[in-house]
Amino acid sequence: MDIIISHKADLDGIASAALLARHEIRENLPFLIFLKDYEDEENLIDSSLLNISDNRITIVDVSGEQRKFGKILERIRALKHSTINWIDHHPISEANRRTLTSINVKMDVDPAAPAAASMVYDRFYKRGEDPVADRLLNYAIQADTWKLTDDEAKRLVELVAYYNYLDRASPIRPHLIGLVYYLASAGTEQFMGEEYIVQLNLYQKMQASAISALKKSVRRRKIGGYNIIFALSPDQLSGTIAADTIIRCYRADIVIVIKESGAISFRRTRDDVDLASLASLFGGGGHDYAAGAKMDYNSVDLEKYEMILEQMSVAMKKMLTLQSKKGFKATSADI
Ligand SMILES: [Mn+2]
Repeated sequence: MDIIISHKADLDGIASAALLARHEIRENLPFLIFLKDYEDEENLIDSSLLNISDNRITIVDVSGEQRKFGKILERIRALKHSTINWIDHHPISEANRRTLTSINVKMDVDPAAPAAASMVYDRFYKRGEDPVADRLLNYAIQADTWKLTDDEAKRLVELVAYYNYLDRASPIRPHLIGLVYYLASAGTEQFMGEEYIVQLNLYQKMQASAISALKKSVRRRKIGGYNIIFALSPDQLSGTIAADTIIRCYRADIVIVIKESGAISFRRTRDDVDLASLASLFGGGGHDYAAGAKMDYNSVDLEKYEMILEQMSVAMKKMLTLQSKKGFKATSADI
């Protein structure tokens, strides 16, 4: 069976899964989709796959830098007669890359790619042959570089955020999986019909009240020469939407959004700070310009948030001081 494993949290992951699924449909191949996130840990390789043999697995838009890396390796080793092709654009350490390669995982990693969807597109599509694939590619790049120029791309980003909220307690991620199948089989007409627009209007109302709560939680700290804003985000907002709101409304070098669910998003407005290594202090990772991590708490209220932001400020002090002196170079290895 062909297995697609992609990142659930953002449009790049959803579009990458849709592009791979669209290719399978075009080739008349049976396939299965899993949408995962870093909190799934070793279940990145779903335990249900251990009972099936001869899988051709493609992992896409998921970083190979993971807190439970050893457990993921165990899962991969337990697969029966399966191959894994790992297509990704997050930076990965040489050690992890070598370990994965040594257990026959084909590592196709290009941190210079603007989106994982662009890597999938380059490997399975030719420019101009499928206008829907071209649009998915274009929107995924807009989303991952946060330069949303098309209204349809903006609506898709919002829908993915809403569906992440709706699917937050379900490991099957039914809304998101449905969206992937829909995009994989979409015709050239506008992506979102009336039913989707109704859902988006509902979500926008939910967002308005979530944003006023977000703004009330803003706390400023100056650490190692950087102006940092912390905010506590209701789960109705995606980390990206919450951080983007803060960046538009306040002045800050670094924005750290803590979600009520315990997820942390890092964004920046100055490029002399590496957020991936900052996130690595809290067991996370990502890109230098956008990164994430997960707290051990599953629900964060205002009181816990105040405590977490003080702890994080202390934990980040050394690295931020080093980074502001050395620019980009300081990593967790330096401290
Ligand atoms: Mn991506």
